[in-house]
Amino acid sequence: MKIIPELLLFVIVPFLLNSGNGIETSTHSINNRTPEKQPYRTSYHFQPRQNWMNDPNGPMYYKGVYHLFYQHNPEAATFGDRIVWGHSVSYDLINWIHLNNAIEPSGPYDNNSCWSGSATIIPGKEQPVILYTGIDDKKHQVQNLAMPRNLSDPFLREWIKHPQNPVMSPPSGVEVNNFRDPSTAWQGKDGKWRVVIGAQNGDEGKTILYQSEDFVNWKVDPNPFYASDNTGVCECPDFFPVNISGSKNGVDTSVQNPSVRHVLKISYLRKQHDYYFLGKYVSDQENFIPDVRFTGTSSDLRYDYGKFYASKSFFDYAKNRRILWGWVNESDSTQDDIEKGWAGLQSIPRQVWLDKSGKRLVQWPIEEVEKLRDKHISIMGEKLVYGSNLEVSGITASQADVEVLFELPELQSAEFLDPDGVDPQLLCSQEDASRSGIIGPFGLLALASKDLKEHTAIFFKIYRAPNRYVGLMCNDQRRSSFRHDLDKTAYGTIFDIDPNLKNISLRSLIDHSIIESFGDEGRVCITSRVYPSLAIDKDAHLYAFNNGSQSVVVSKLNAWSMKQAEIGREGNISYT
Ligand code: DQQ
Repeated sequence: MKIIPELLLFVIVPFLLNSGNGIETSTHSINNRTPEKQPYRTSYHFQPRQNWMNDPNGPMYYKGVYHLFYQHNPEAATFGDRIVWGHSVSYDLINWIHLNNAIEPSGPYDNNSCWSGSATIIPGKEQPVILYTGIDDKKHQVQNLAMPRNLSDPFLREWIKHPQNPVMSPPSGVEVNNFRDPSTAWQGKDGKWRVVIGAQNGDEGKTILYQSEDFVNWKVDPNPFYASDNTGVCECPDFFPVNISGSKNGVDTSVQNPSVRHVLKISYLRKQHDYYFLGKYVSDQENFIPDVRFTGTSSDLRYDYGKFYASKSFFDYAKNRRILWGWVNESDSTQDDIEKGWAGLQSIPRQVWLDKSGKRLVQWPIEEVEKLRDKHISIMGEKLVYGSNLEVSGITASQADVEVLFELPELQSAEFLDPDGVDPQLLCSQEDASRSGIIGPFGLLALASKDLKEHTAIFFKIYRAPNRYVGLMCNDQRRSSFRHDLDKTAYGTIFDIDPNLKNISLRSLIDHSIIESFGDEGRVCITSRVYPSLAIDKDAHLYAFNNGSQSVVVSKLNAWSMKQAEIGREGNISYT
């Protein structure tokens, strides 16, 4: 394995640069109410005790401990001009210990904020390093390197910054305020490291590639790794291999061989969505050729068709899997966030792999979340005729995990839809869950009031399309609350289904103000933030329903109340 002398020097010499003395300053909070009793506070999703959080940063597994860093404003529940890297650690990705901030502004190369970035573990020496974007004294975006001060601290609490920072400055053809978010690095067969960075030039969005032998001196590749016209800036690029075999196992970021394909994920700021491209990494030309280029239409593949942005994945050596985190923002107002004293959640970490069709990724909540499953109820073989609302009672419906398998009628009877050019969100609002159809709408009514006046409908409809069958999956928030000041989009997506499909599955993780739903065994995901007026805590109900003229059968439904995860400060674990 290649030794990197600069890095060794960097570890040995204790640079006394300011690196993360930031204690979460509760006294500076503009809201002094304890969040524990708030109706929209989550119980098993990751969030800091208070104030603002956005992107997940530098997730990694290192010597028995999972690390999650995140974009954080420790001073307020709103985004700010002094963003730091919050830091929490975990043994199971579910229960978390909050530590002091890991990276804070401290020099001319990051005085105006420490924005997103990624961790890489240098193999052999088992050396974790972080590349992050600094907003420098001139408010230009530059890339900086940080490393743990003390590798024998199991929590890697303190991070020091490299004296050569910034290690990358905006190259020509890149706007100085649109050059950010270094990916996890991968090592080519020549031993050199590569990273991609999000950028913009005019209307063109691009991911640009840098190479380095030592992680300190980086050289830009003059040709973009992948560029797209009329998109604006590419944020938080993520680039990783997936097994083509359909195996759920993950692959280390540096793996390149015929058994893998590659995924490039880009967060397009203008769209506020995470798009992924499956394709070929042409390593000798240092570029990425997607199977299908970005179209800007609803046919582009997304991780999640609801709220899920600036995501990042990492390879978990402990369990040989790739794990994906995404930021799930609030959809209430800034004033609501100030009053709550907090804003922003992370999704439940998702295991991600390539579907056996090779055409899309599959995502599934990591198995560890099942440790929180508590009281269980089960329904088997219940027929849902047209107009059925079957209550799933006996669990805490505001804090639940529900898995349901719907047995479908013969698909030939389905309505006809030519999905070409159809906007699935519009279709979801037209095809309201309460409107009759043929095969569907059927699904779940979550965070529902007893009288069903308030509910979030997560549902499917099946259609006959030219030469194939398609499913529509929706998460309709329009009746999710009596409050008016909320984003109540009806989220949706259309996806191909197997013409011989007999069953379709739906899993929803419900946690007070978030519903993460995984349809068709995780091939389609929709996450939403909802703020019920009535369906709060014990007043929340859960139903399975069908408003299609063709009956569907709940062949298997399992639902669990979920325990609270332990998330709190070191030595003082209190619940979130
Ligand atoms: N959030 C960070 C940026 C990134 C954006 C700033 C994406 O680095 O581009 O908090 O949400």
